[in-house]
Amino acid sequence: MVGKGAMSNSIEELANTDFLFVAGSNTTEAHPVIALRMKRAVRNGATLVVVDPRKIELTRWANRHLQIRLGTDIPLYNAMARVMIEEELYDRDYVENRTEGFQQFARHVEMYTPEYASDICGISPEDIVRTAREFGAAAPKASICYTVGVTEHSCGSHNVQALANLGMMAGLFGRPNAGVNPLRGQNNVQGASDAGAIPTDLPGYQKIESPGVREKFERAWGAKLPKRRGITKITAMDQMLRGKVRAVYVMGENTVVSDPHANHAKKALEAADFLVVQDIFMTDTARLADVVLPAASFAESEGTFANSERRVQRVRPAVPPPGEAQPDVDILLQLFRRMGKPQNSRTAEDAWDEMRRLSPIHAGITYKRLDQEGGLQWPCPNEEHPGSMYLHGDDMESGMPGFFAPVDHIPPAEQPDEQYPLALTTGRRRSTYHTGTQTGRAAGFDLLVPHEFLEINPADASELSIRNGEKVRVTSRRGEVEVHANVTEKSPRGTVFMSFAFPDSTLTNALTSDAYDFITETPEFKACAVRVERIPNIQHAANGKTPSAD
Ligand SMILES: Nc1nc2c(c(=O)[nH]1)N[C@H]1C(S)=C(S)[C@@H](COP(=O)(O)OP(=O)(O)OC[C@H]3O[C@@H](n4cnc5c(=O)[nH]c(N)nc54)[C@H](O)[C@@H]3O)O[C@H]1N2
Ligand SMILES: Nc1nc2c(c(=O)[nH]1)N[C@H]1C(S)=C(S)[C@@H](COP(=O)(O)OP(=O)(O)OC[C@H]3O[C@@H](n4cnc5c(=O)[nH]c(N)nc54)[C@H](O)[C@@H]3O)O[C@H]1N2
Ligand SMILES: [Mo]
Repeated sequence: MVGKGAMSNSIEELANTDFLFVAGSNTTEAHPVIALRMKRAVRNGATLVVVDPRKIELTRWANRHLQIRLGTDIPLYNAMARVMIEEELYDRDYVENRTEGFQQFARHVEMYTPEYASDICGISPEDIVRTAREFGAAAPKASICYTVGVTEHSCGSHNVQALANLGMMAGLFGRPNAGVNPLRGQNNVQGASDAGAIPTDLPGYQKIESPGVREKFERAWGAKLPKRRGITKITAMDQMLRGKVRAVYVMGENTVVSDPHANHAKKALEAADFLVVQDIFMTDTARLADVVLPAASFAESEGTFANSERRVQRVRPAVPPPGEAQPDVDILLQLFRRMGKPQNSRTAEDAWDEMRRLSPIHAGITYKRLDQEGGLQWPCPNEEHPGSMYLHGDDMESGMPGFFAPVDHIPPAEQPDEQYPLALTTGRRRSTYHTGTQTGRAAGFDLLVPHEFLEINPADASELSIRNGEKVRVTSRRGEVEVHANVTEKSPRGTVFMSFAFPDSTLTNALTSDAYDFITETPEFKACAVRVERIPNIQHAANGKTPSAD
């Protein structure tokens, strides 16, 4: 809608905003440093509104917790937009000068009265109106932050569009201490997509299908490039099963544990003729591989990471890699050589300089400057440019007016029913990291969270005669797992929660669904239907040291 998928603003700016709207982000657990800026904003007098079906820790700092039903964000945001239009709380000048499609959008949200939205999302009409008024009054000194509680739904793109609609009406793009801010996940996930590790783009978000782009890279690389965009991982997995994708190279991902519907993911990788896995540990995915390439970790490698706020920073080896492990870039350069395409680059810095030559947003970011200045935010088009705190200054990054996207509520693909009466949502806890390959090796983490646990509301637990700490069976249409129950008010009625860090005892993704967002093909990790049962005839609570979620 505005031409860039990155935080529009910066982490530091969050502390100086007047209104923080945090949706689908368990920030204190998954982005603790960013959460510190949010807490500072609250101390400075900002209003904090948290949209989350679960009573996450951040709600303690919030002025209001909008505890929506799972997967019902769009009606809430559309209704807020409606209130802001009706009460003229939007930025008329901004909408006229910088956006397109507002009239159509305004007509679209007309049916989303607070009462209608309330019926779907469960938030009272009064709270919807109150939140819209506070947001409208604070704007443009207001900031929207969201994470994967919003995106990992089959309507994920539409969820984001609904939030961006609010951001555009309120004039939040291109203003300081404002913006619409996706908090990125892994340390270098932003850097990976900046470098072109996405199916549609070459480095620096240059579209492979745009005129001139492919030719530029073909000249620089002395190679023919495909004319069309690539496929996403969802499609790739599917094509492996059909025998159309036959060679697979997995780098830094424990796919058989982190992909949805684990059984399907495993079958797909097994169906490939040739599987290479490059990882720092012997993971469940690496065990399936024909070739395992042992990589060095971040603390053993030279290079750069780009963090959530588009800031490129240096990493440096603190210790040498163990055994045969080598930095990822060295492995790749050797592969090029052995496959008959030796590269001019010899070092991580050479590779980065090539990126600077080919990607205009990175052109001004040199290693020398990174060493002197500590970190630079793209776009940074030349060596005199200070880097960009926020995007969309005078114009949207797309070079076009921002466009409003009228979107409607679409419920999660799989709804609870008689057979599978509860909704399972999955995500993170502070003391574990994803599939546990890294945090599962440290005794300290083991003390904090020794095993997986299922968070379940006391009313649901009592209906199922489940006591805190006892082992239960969780079954979905695709699989079943056993797990300790954690009876807690953190989970709302009807919704249970698990992380996915203990695959040896509880493979959470054996349960999750095949549904995905049609635009981005992001899996619906955040909602599937399950049944929870006591496990009869076993000794309960013998080692029931189920920790509390706090
Ligand atoms: N400690 C730790 N930190 C991490 C990670 C980790 O594994 N461990 N992983 C990193 C990565 S890659 C990522 S992507 C981020 C993810 O960071 P987050 O997105 O903050 O983490 P999640 O726990 O996946 O989900 C966020 C929240 O979304 C809520 N949610 C679920 N469904 C809905 C819904 O329909 N609407 C709304 N509004 N909210 C919903 C959940 O209740 C949950 O509180 O964390 C990063 N940080
Ligand atoms: N049920 C459920 N499933 C989910 C999610 C969810 O919320 N619920 N979230 C999804 C999301 S947002 C994400 S990002 C994924 C994460 O899924 P994964 O990325 O598969 O999870 P990790 O355990 O972080 O795996 C990363 C791997 O990279 C390796 N590694 C670490 N550093 C390096 C390095 O420098 N070089 C190389 N070559 N390897 C390295 C680690 O050892 C590890 O095996 O999970 C997704 N799956
Ligand atoms: Mo992520």
